[in-house]
Amino acid sequence: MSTASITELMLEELAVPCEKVRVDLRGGDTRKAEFLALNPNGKVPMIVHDGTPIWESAALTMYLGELFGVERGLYPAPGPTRGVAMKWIVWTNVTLGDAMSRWTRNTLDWTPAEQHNAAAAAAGLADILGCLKILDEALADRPYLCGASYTLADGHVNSYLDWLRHMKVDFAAAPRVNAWSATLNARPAAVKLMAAGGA
Ligand SMILES: N[C@@H](CCC(=O)N[C@@H](CS)C(=O)NCC(=O)O)C(=O)O
Repeated sequence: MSTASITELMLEELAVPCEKVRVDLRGGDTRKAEFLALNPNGKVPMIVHDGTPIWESAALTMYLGELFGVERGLYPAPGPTRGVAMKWIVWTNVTLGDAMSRWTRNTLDWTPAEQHNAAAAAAGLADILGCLKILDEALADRPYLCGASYTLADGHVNSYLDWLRHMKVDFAAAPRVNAWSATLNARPAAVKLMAAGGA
């Protein structure tokens, strides 16, 4: 599991033919010159479409949705509902992602213990819970983020939540989010990737 799982889910939902390339993060594949030539950040996910490298998971969800999702009924056509999809996708990476980053950097061994700050960790976790509340309230009058039907925005946001559950974040105050996630995780694309050890 990594941020690449989001893009893998998007490609699976869209059933876009593609060649998947396994990148060994621990083995240092993202530091190799051939990878850095395509993504100088040395991060996954990345796709190469018609010879053009594109990276950043939020951009990829919007790009794939725009190109392949509209005709499949999985991404809104240009207009206000497209804007709703975009706001949730960007919110996930920027607002929720920032809170998660502050929490994890101050608690996990990804960063040296001497750099951990308990107050910053607590503030990050509080902001994560605030984000879950915002999401829960958004689902009060609609089954999916963009309205009556599933869009890639739902799958994108939910991909982050799986990791929060894995980290034992308390979702008790977000019952609508839990029900919505259960529906999303039962979708054939998600079930297939979970069975394969992915998304
Ligand atoms: N903002 C980026 C974050 C990508 C990212 O942090 N990817 C991690 C995996 S979760 C990575 O590739 N790490 C490999 C490394 O740092 O060597 C996105 O959303 O695509």
